[in-house]
Amino acid sequence: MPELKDVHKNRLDRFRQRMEEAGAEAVIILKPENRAYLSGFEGSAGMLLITKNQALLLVDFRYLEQAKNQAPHFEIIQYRQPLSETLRRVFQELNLEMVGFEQDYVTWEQYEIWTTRLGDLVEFIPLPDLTQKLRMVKGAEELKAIMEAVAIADSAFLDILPLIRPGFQERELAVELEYAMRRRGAQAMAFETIVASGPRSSLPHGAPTERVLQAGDLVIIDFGAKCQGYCSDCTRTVSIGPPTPKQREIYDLVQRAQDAALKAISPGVPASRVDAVARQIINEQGYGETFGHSLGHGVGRVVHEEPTLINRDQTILQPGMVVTVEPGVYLPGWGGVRIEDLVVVTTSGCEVLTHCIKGLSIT
Ligand SMILES: [Mn+2]
Repeated sequence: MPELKDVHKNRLDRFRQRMEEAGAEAVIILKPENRAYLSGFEGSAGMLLITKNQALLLVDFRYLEQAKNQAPHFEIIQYRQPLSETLRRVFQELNLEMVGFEQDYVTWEQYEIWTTRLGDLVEFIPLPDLTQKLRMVKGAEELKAIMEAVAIADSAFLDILPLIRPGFQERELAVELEYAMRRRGAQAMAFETIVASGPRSSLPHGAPTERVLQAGDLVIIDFGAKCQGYCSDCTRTVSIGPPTPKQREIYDLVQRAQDAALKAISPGVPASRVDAVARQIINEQGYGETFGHSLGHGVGRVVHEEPTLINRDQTILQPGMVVTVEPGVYLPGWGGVRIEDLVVVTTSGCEVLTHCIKGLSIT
């Protein structure tokens, strides 16, 4: 495995190439996931300023020592409020005339402050997120972190399996699952755990409530751990007690759609194609309208990133991309089923990373 320092140098090189293609001479990076990806700095506040030849990390007093340790190939600059005074000095020293920024992250207010205080010196140029495209293909060190997060979540689910029975609340289940993930080493949750039972399981993103599980329920549990900055994502649907024929029918349909999508994932295939494969199977059984979300999404430093497995995403899959495959069927008043696994695209297909126990009748 390459040294972390080289990893970040390489990322910076590739970013500069993108920056040049976009016609920018300097770019400010503020999105925490992009900041960490390019520099290695994991703090919660700070700004990167990247030019053709310079890489600066501006932080306040709280993060000075951490920045020096985590981003050795960046020049660390400590700022005091207002940041604009430090920026003025830096822009002047570097002789900058135009500075790009992440247009989907910087607020209108922030932009107004910059242009009011520094508009006489530089022009601020809105740019699409250049870093996110680089982040789609994961390196060995990133895959390792994702697999660690997956392993933590997988075993945490096994820990709480005995609690998925009549008498337990959705909220209690979610709390126990989150505690199990933390106890097993998760630095945080990848997102807020979803537990939706009985008729509530038709809510694709049902936040856990005080509803008590009952025999005959379907329960959707969607959960993920975060480890070394990287997320996992997994959904299981289980029945409390023996499933009804209809529960079995819908579950098997969703599982067939997922199996077909997993087989369709291969380098060179557009993301949209994988969604179409799963959707066709659900459409054929007349449930097309009840599968109202995309088939899957990229996962990395954030739980929803590019590419998206959806009809409008023409991204060509490449080895190293990590995506979820999560078809679902939701019938208001009755309940729902979603089955989600996390996969990495390989040179010949894909490898399923989640090994979490699976099946409608596992409780
Ligand atoms: Mn997901």
